[in-house]
Amino acid sequence: MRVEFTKYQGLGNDFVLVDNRHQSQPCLTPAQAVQICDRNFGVGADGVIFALPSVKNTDYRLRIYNSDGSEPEMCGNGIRCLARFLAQLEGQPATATVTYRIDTLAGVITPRLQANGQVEVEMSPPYLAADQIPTTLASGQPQVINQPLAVAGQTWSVTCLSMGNPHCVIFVEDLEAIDLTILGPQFEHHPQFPQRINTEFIQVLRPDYLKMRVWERGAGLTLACGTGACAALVAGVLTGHCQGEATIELPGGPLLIRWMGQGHPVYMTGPAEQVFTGVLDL
Ligand code: ZDP
Repeated sequence: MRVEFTKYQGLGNDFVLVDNRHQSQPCLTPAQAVQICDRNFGVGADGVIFALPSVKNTDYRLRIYNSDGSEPEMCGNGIRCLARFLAQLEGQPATATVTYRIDTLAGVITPRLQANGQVEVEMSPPYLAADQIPTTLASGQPQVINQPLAVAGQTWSVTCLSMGNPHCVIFVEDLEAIDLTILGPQFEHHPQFPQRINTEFIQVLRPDYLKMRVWERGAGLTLACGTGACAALVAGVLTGHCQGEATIELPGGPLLIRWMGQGHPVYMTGPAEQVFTGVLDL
């Protein structure tokens, strides 16, 4: 089988995108995605994203496999890349300001291409109830804000929420002192996160400027995580570290995040760039 693809990256979070508009199911299996994402034996990517035909009142549908073959509900950096990919497939001019309504396993998400190359995404409102995240870490509270969690012999104060996919946010004094490769997998597979978890460590430099490092569920260390940056700002507001808007500096660069509070969507603005096109022989 011959599969054309385009590689994109958003702040160094990189994806193989496949034009899957002719059929409603992804044309690749999770096992094929694992192989394609491999940085030595494949193309190399944090995930594979499929541009699928629309359903209901949307323009297109997104599905994504992580580099371990698992399927997350949503992908913040990936949906910016998908919006650019769709505009290119449609033959839109590079500076076109197009809006797409994209169906995902986390509901309808709305990316807007901006003339300066950035993409603003209207995400869903965050889900804050423990059983929606999901986590068993609630101890009688409806939400999981500054709850203690023991990992690797330390007790961490964690704030959990879902952006469609699950996130655990931890505010720390010294981000560089965090050993993500040791801690990340222990958070990801902690029994109190039945669907596993994406983990973000945050250092607050100012209420409107946070630094973040992330260990992603199903992908491990990545240079950026869009849903994770949204989760960081929401957790910052819930814990009183932030107001409604902040720049989140990731290893791959900055994202601008805005949230007006409970029930409101989260807005994320950042780049998405094509890297190269290629053809797979599978
Ligand atoms: O939830 C998960 O399993 C994530 N690994 C999905 C990918 C998230 C992503 N990095 C983002 O930017 O939101 C693509």
